Amino acid sequence: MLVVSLAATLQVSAQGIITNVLGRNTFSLNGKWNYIIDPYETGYYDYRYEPYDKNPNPSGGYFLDKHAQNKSELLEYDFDKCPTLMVPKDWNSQDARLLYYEGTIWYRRLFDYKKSNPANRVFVYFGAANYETDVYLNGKKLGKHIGGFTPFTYEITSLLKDEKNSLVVKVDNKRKREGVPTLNTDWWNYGGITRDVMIVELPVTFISDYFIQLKKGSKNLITGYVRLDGIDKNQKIKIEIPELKTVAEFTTDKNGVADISIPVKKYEAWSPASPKLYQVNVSCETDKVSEKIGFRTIETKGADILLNGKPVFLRGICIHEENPIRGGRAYSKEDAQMLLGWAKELNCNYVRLAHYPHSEYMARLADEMGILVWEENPVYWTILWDNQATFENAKTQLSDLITRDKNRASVIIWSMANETPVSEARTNFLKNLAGVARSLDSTRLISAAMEVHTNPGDPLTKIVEDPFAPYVDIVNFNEYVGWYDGLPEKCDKINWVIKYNKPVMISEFGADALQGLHGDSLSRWTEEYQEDLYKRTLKMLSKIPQFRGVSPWILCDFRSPRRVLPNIQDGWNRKGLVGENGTKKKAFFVLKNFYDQQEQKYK
Ligand code: GCB
Repeated sequence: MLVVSLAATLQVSAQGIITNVLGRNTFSLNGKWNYIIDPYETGYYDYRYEPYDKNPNPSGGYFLDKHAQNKSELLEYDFDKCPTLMVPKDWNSQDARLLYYEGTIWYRRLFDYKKSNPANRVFVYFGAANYETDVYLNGKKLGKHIGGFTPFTYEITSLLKDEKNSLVVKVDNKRKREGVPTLNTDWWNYGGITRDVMIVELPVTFISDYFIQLKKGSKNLITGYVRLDGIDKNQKIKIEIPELKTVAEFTTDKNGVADISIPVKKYEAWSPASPKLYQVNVSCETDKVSEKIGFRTIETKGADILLNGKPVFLRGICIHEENPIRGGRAYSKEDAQMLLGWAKELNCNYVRLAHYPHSEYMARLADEMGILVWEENPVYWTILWDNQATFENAKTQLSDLITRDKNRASVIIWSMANETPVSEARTNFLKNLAGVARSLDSTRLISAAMEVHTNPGDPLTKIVEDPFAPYVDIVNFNEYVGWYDGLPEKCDKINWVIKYNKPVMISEFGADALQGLHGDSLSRWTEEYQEDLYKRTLKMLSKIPQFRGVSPWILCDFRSPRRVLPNIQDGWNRKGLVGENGTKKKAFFVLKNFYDQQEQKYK
């Protein structure tokens, strides 16, 4: 057995999210990582099922890597002899044996790294790994991260060597009843290190976070804060927007935080028609960082959504984070370009990134392309509403998403949840989450994808009424009249009862169609059925007086283990407007046509 020793107190500390990692001096650890499939978690638990790293145990931790540890005679687990997986990329689409694998895989990456300045601090950053991740460097545990879609960082300054560092990562994607999301979802639970891994080098005291956006309700005051991390907490801060000839100075308090307030007079507001971004330079005495930021206002008034004070109709589409052509999770800038490119071809000005936080590239590209964005917490269907740990988990994922993307002008809506069954516990859970979102970011709108109810006395009357609706800025609901609920012609007869004086959006509607399968409009699974359903649904929804936007389900076909019909579904949800091979279905053009008309109406 491999003999290792784990220090009781480790000289490393977990670090909150570092804002704008992509704008920093980084060293990529992407590429080939050795891996070991460990379905019984033998590298984590001893034969009494005690975790090796819970009680530091001199004989513990099989996988804590011979490069970092004393060598033993029996090397059952030898990364050097192991095959490799690409990072980033889900494991399921890299090896046929892993297609439906849910469990633990150990990854190892060796690397050399020389600091550019010996005084600097060094961090290891993960864009995301699904779902539970334990990270070890040179045999020491850095920490555990829970949640499959948000970034995390550990400081490694004291553990880093110039050569042959060994980064060992245990990723476990087993679904859990108490998890967020929980056991049951309509998408495939891709495992692995699914986003970039980087080394980030920063000064001893660095700018760890900043929030720079127009103040809620104001067109000419930028507010927010700058936060420092390190020993020199008390510093002068400077924020420059060279193109606006604006320079403002502040001083951080003893916690390293400075509230900022910067008047701006003449500037070009960010909008889909003109996605203007300004270079913003943030500096303190020991650090500086730059980023392109857009400035716009978003608010609601009665049933209207006002972007920069003008009513806007959100011409949207839902997107899962998958590349249908290559297969597997989307993770790169190129993937984002492909997905948002199709949204642009549909003449969308808005996308709903369902059902969990997508990669940071999506919102950054949406900023550049002029696409408004809905971002969503993975609170989906039936999570454990009464469990405090589940709430804390959902709260952390939401907070980390907001922290990551709060400077993106494109992001206008934080979504708390999708299709959650009404109960007191659920509504309290969502109310508390909304409170967290509003306290972290008062500038954006709050919503959730809610459900429709049918009047028991009249099946043609659909009611949107939800105890969570009073707490959102936009009432969004999913409806499947014509697919799960009757045939498309039923759309022609529906009466909607929606009493809220708020903007109403339809966060989902749709029908499955196998790309290339043709028939008449009453034949399920054909492109003609889906096309007809789109035509009738758009007509039906247009009759709702507060109708201010829609994001049909969904841009592309995506993998779902719930979808088992042979020769039609084959493990895929076929509600995409774009098929598995990238070909557009007929309904794509119905939606584009509708959006061209809406664009004219709202000019
Ligand atoms: C829904 C869910 C979505 C599903 C979709 C469907 O309401 O929000 O995750 O994939 O329906 O296709 O049934």
